[in-house]
Amino acid sequence: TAPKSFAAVDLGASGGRVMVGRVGENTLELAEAHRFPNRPVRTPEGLRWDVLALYAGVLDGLRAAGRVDSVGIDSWAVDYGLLDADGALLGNPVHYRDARTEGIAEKVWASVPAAELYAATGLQYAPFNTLYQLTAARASAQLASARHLLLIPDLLAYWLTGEMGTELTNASTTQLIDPGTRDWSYGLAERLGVDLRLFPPLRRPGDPAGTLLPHVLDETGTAGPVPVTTVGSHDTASAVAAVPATGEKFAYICTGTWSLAGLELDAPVLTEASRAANFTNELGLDGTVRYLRNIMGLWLLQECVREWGDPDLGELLAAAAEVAPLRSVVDAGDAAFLAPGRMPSRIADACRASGQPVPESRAEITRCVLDSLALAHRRAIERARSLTGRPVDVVHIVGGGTRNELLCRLTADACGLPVVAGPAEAAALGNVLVQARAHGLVGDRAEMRDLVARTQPLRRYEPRGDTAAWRAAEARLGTP
Ligand code: LRH
Repeated sequence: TAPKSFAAVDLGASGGRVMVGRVGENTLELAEAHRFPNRPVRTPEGLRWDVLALYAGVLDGLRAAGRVDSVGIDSWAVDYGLLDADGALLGNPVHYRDARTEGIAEKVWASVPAAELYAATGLQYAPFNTLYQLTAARASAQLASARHLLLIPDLLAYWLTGEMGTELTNASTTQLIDPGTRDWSYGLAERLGVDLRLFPPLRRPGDPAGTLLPHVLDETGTAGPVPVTTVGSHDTASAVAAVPATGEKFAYICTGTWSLAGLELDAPVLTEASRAANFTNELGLDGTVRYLRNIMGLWLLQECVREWGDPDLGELLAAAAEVAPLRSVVDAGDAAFLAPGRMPSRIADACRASGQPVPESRAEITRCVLDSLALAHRRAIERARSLTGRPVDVVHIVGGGTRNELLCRLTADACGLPVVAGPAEAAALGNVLVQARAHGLVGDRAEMRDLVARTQPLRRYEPRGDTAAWRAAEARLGTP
């Protein structure tokens, strides 16, 4: 079969892109059609996504992409837009870092205890899970007038096609899905007063999701029909699909604004120990489970750099590489780092509170962040191993963080395992590959991964030294 072209819309917390992937039997090429910023906006009500600007960026990207055989959309998880009975968007979607969910989980746990919630949904505790967002919005006028709830990628797909659906991998981050049945957790929703009728029917990666509307074809200067194909619309699901693993014994870390570190499993782990360690069971491709931990990720550094007025990142990282290792570390899994603002002083506070030297210079703070991320990567993979009994002999790092050599090197050292870094555009590649599979160009998951491994530039980092210093640093944090 002749190669085909697929447009991947991939939206992250700090920017969006439209990539064009060309896929054939031995071909997987990715080119950037358009990149645009994602700037959250603070209104008097709180922190909001400028979703119309994102949609405009998607249209610009599709115009730049030209003729493609299909379009797929992925984005960050948990957030949504509400639509009225006419299908009109009711206000700007709320940003998951908005403060409205403070103290909400405790209210939910008063009706369904946290342990029961975990057993039913397998989802980590994070204040921003859609369930808590909906609970926070319970009394709002907006929710009262809403007829439909569309997760962000589903909202964009609706605007492109006029068709509504709820993609399953992303739906699994709502905390309203049963990871065993891979369907809604009807009983739970009823007990918690969530109206599941707001969600359009579930659809799965590979399912058709309509075709571009005539005015979209007009605006993007393309000739129809152009189908939209459902992909793993949760960006992390798409990224995991493109992990270039060639064996079974691998762990992955999807890096970017977040670090999502864990394993791919066939079935969820719903034990109390797993809940205590705050591992999540999100759904991946083909019924797999993404068993992972959310780590604050490069957000910590992005927020410092923003505070410092955007100094040159390359110079900053070079200086950080010269700083003495593991002087002080923070718990990069701590939700205390979730909100934006004042990041350098929050990091300093955390070091002071745990009796460690306080990093002063920008280089020291940067080193503290990278050491802390590598340590959190180590802890997540160690815990995932022990909670599942699964062996791991290689760690794959994918996503934007693969461009940060120091982070990759430190992660290899901390884990005491080889790291294979790349591809950087894993989410877009996973998005493209699922479309390609739906169009008959690639086979199963293993074949998709094999194609990535054969065609994409990867870099290997061997661990240096033993892990004693990392274990000692781990002990300083004390938390599980
Ligand atoms: C990464 C991500 C992550 C979620 C968070 C809200 O972009 O999708 O998997 O936990 O955003």
